[in-house]
Amino acid sequence: MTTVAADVASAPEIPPAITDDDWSAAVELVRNAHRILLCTHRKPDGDAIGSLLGLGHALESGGKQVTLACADRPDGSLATLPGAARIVTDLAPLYRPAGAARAAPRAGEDHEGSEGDATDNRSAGLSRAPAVRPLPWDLIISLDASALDRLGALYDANRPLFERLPVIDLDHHFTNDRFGNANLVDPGAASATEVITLILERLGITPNVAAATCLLAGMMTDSLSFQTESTTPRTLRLAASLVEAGAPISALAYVLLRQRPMGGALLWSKALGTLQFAADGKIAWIEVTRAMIESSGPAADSGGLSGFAGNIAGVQVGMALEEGADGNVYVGLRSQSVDIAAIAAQFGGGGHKRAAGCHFLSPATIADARAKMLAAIEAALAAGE
Ligand SMILES: [Mn+2]
Repeated sequence: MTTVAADVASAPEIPPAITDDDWSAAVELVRNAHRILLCTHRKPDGDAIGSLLGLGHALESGGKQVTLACADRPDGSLATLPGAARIVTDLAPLYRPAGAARAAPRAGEDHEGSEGDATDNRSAGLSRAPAVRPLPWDLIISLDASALDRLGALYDANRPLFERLPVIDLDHHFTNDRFGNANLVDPGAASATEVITLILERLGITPNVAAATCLLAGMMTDSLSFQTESTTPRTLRLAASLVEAGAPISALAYVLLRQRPMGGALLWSKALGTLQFAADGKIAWIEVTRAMIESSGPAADSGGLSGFAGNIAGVQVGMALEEGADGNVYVGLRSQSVDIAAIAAQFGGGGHKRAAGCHFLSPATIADARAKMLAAIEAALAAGE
């Protein structure tokens, strides 16, 4: 069984932090900006939404106008964070004159005071030259995204925007491309919201309750309630400052981490019945069929099952195999000791040392995927002995 001492011995070194030059450049860019476009990665998780909303609330309290953008809307409990309804998924109507009226945002959905709105209506009738209209932003801040393409359609459909405006790249992924004019990239941070809390200190902005709530939500979800190796004394000190600022830590823990929808609980009740072991109990896996998902009702999310398998005592690799709605078979892997990113990479997937995944294209079956995965995992276990 894994011991605490073993975990301490394998604690990773903290990588280099953000340079003074990058801090100054970022603080300068934010101070001089009036209208800031905040973007986060597609398929947003708690850190993505916590970053987007938390920084948005804080910058507004500091007198800035903000637009909050993400290619996909948050769902489930993340949609209940303050300000989530303001997130826009399409930037074009906010700045492109041609055809702008077609997809104009609903009233109150975007930021107020956009002087572009009045111009919009006029330009539709007067066919003005497209390029003369000034952009409604003077700065972009990208949040929790290791590369611009992680922003999904937000970047793909608006590439010239990202070339015309200065960009701050604020992130905590090892693999970050450092694509910004200023790069606030700290792989030693447990979440992007941790980096945001640091820049707010430098800007002299104390988070209001809404900002503190969203920022703490990002910290708690990305660090699994301060349990990951990336959680440091600094993480805890910054989290404490957010609790002091009014973030409801207990309510957040319940809503974001413990509460689950009924459909998810029903799905788990079926999927856990498939739990099996191989390699003398070093591998555990769970299988999720379409029938299980469809008979469990809405919000039947299988997230967490590979972690459940991986957390069983004696298990070195936990796996969940799921039939996707698209006919592909999706595989999630978790391990405390085996390089599962390398195993996933053998099948075109990827991920991190502790969490990785891959998929097998339709018409693959769970049985095919299971056989291939078990062979690869057993080979990795044998090589490590
Ligand atoms: Mn993150």
